Amino acid sequence: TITEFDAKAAESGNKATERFKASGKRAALEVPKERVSLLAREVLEAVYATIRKHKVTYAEYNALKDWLISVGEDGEWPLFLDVWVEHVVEEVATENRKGSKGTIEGPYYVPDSPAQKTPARLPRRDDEPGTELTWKGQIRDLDGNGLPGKVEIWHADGAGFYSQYAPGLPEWNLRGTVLADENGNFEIQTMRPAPYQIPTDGACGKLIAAAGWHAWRPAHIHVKVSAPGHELITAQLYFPGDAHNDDDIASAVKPELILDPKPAADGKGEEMVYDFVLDPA
Ligand code: MBD
Ligand code: FE
Repeated sequence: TITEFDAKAAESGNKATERFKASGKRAALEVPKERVSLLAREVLEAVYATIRKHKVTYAEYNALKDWLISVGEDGEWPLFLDVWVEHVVEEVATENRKGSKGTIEGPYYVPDSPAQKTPARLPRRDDEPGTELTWKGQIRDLDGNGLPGKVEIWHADGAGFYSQYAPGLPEWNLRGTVLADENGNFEIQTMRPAPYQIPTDGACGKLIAAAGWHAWRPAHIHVKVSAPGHELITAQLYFPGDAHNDDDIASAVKPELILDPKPAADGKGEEMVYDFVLDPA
């Protein structure tokens, strides 16, 4: 029988693969021959060193071959790379940034979400489960001037599901583009997301089970914060006390990205303040 969770695993991988293939990231795939040669050789050298050090057997080599085939069949290359590799690419790419910290994008961003002026309420179902969350913030430059930018936001629902990657959710559920005012201030109403378990029935889940790891990411809110003339920040915001803030399967938590939500003044759920400071482009 196909449970809701199985359906998510089967669909989400292939959708993330199709989304990547259709994205502008494909236009930037030209890598100079010298870099390809250097990087491919060094990655292979690291593989050879591991085989020699641990005396890898033919059984293990064939298990690897079988697993690599299934990563592609399950459409899980975006998931695999974003969970286990992207955090180091992000670290290197942002090492000279003076403004706010960011973190990885992950596999479930969808561009061109519907725009709203602040104050905004993200699209939600009438019976959207969970806790109301109000986020107030400001986009600023390094000198403290407000920037009339925008916040693209996307996150899982109160059951851990992302719209457009899990079946049965409205297209833009809990996704949106929020335009800040002329001083960079914005206010976004949404619902607190649940922790996220990566699909257990695909290739990544098989690796996790075979290694005896866990499949969890802490609850998180994804954002892309941008303003004209400034460097875009891709980030995720986390909640204090989440059991997986210290052992995120995707290694994407940074202490600077943990929120401090308080009971809302109007008694409805929680509210928090979190600002972003952007470097010049
Ligand atoms: C996610 O929701 C996510 O943010 C990452 C990085 C990987 C898998 C699922
Ligand atoms: Fe996510």
